[in-house]
Amino acid sequence: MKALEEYSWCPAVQEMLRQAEKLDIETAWCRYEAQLPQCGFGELGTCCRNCMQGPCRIDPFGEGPQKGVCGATADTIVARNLARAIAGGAAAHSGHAKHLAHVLLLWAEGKAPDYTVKDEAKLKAIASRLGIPTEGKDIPEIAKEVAEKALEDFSEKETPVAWLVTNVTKGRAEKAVQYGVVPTGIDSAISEVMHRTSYGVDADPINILMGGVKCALADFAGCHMATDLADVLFGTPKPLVTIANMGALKPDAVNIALHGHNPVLSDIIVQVAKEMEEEAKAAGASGINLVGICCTGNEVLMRHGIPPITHSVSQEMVILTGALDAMVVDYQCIMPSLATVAECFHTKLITTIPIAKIPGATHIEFREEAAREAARQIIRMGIEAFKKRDPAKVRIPNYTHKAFAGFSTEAIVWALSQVNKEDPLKPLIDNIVAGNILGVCLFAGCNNVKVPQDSGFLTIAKELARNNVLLLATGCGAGAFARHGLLTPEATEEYAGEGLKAVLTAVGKAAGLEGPLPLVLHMGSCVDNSRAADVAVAVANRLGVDIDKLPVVASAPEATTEKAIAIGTWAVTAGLPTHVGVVPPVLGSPLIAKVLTQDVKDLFGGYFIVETDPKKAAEKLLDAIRERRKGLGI
Ligand code: BF8
Ligand code: SF4
Repeated sequence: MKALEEYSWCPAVQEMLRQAEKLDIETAWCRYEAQLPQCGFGELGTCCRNCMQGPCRIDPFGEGPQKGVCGATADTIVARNLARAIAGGAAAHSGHAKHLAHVLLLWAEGKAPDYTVKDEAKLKAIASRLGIPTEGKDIPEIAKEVAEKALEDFSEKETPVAWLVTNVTKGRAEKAVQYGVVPTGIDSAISEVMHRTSYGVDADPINILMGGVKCALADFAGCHMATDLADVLFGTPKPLVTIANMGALKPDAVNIALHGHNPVLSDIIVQVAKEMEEEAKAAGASGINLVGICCTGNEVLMRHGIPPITHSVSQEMVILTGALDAMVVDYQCIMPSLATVAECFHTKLITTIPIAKIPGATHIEFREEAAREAARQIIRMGIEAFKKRDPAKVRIPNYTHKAFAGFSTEAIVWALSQVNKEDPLKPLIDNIVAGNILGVCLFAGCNNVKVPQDSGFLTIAKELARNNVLLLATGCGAGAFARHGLLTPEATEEYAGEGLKAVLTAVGKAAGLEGPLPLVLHMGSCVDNSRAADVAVAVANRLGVDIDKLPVVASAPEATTEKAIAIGTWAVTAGLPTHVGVVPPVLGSPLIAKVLTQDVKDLFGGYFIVETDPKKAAEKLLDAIRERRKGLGI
């Protein structure tokens, strides 16, 4: 075994890794080591399996084959694989959005009584943005029209995807038209990528990449729709404080982890758990303790302060504590191995969605029409499992950090409005112009077994903060900051440069906090990257310049999933210099690698920065911010 910090910088995960070794339980890190060396063709992106004449592989040294059986070159194969990854990510994000749209429609038709519209003002704001008149209509009527408009956005039609064009700057919309990458349906953009990359269709690598860009813009629309509809149904997040990391598990309570992505079930479980406390007590527990993993964890953290306890690559570790009674999953980023680890303990792994079953797990089908009933059944299963918990196997790593979250765009604008009521964005803009804030960085994306967990996020964030960069975060990246105490005012005191500290303190005090705002503002789950985009769009519109001129960058230092590739691509298309700390499988085509890191800048202003060394990555991000400032003459 390597030194523990080479696996994870999270002390709770390190403790559980020792436990895994002691109990001889296999983890993602063991399986990664068993995979080494990983296939070089796969790493370079030059393996094609798109037809049964393959698999075809391109020799990177120029000695073996340079073309697949059909004649496809490395450039074509790499571009096709990348576009398909974007389509995979877009399918996941927009599947999540579509699910919420169906729930909203069911509710509006009176068929899903367990839901409600929590944020009527946001529903009306979305309707008016989409051009839906609201005068004289009641909430179910408006909800129905918004849900139908959302569902319309999925299929091919004659008009652009509404959730895209109503949420970007005029300049970005024009660029998309100029390059012919405006999707007219989210599902149809995904399907088009699958078509054009199938056997014998598109062979022009740049044309394929532009198809990928179009699909990434559809992904943006899906992310934005998911954020919007979740806020409508479950409430727009407001700042709150909780604790993070595995120490939030309680030795005497029924511990239930919510894992996956969509609040459609997890939010209901949070509501129902409160009503089932007595049942838990009757089973000898002190109560029900809900905790979150990955992005469904972020959803219930943002709206209810449910403690996020671990993220992504370390999800198996929660079961190893021996104190988890049930893990409820919906979809995305859920390792099938959880079932195997759960077998060694009393923990019930419960799948809930027809398209996401895991061998060895218990499946409780979740129907929106009877959501509370499913939630009750699930919680009851957790209570039953609690009775079988073996105290000898319990080992809860005693690590927690205070964590602030709930920074929706609305919450950030509200906090700024406490400084300037008439023009809330002015304090932010003035401080950027004056140099108190050098720029803004959005941290997003996953943990990855190839990177010591959290190391990329922590190293880059501290360096940027020292240089007065305002930090936003979503997804498992935000989780990393939560577990390490960076979502706190104390971290602002410790790590922020003087200018940034002064601004965060002024806004924090105006907003009624005793001290500064936290060093990193947690904006939510991965679909909630749309919230950060909204901030950038608002600033750009207020300044009258497009996003590709702003000193705003993005970083996914530990990216893993196809969803991260899709988001990274729309961030670049939105005009942001976007860092990735894991080398994506594109190096087999020097042409594609150059387009993504250089040439795309001439088209959209944004570009990828691929850098695996976090210290160098921080430097490159700072350089990108300084270049933007220079461009603005500030
Ligand atoms: O959607 S950051 S590992 S949990 S993909 Fe998955 Fe990556 Fe986490 Fe959230 Ni996002
Ligand atoms: Fe080989 Fe072409 Fe088939 Fe791909 S599509 S597997 S390169 S023959």
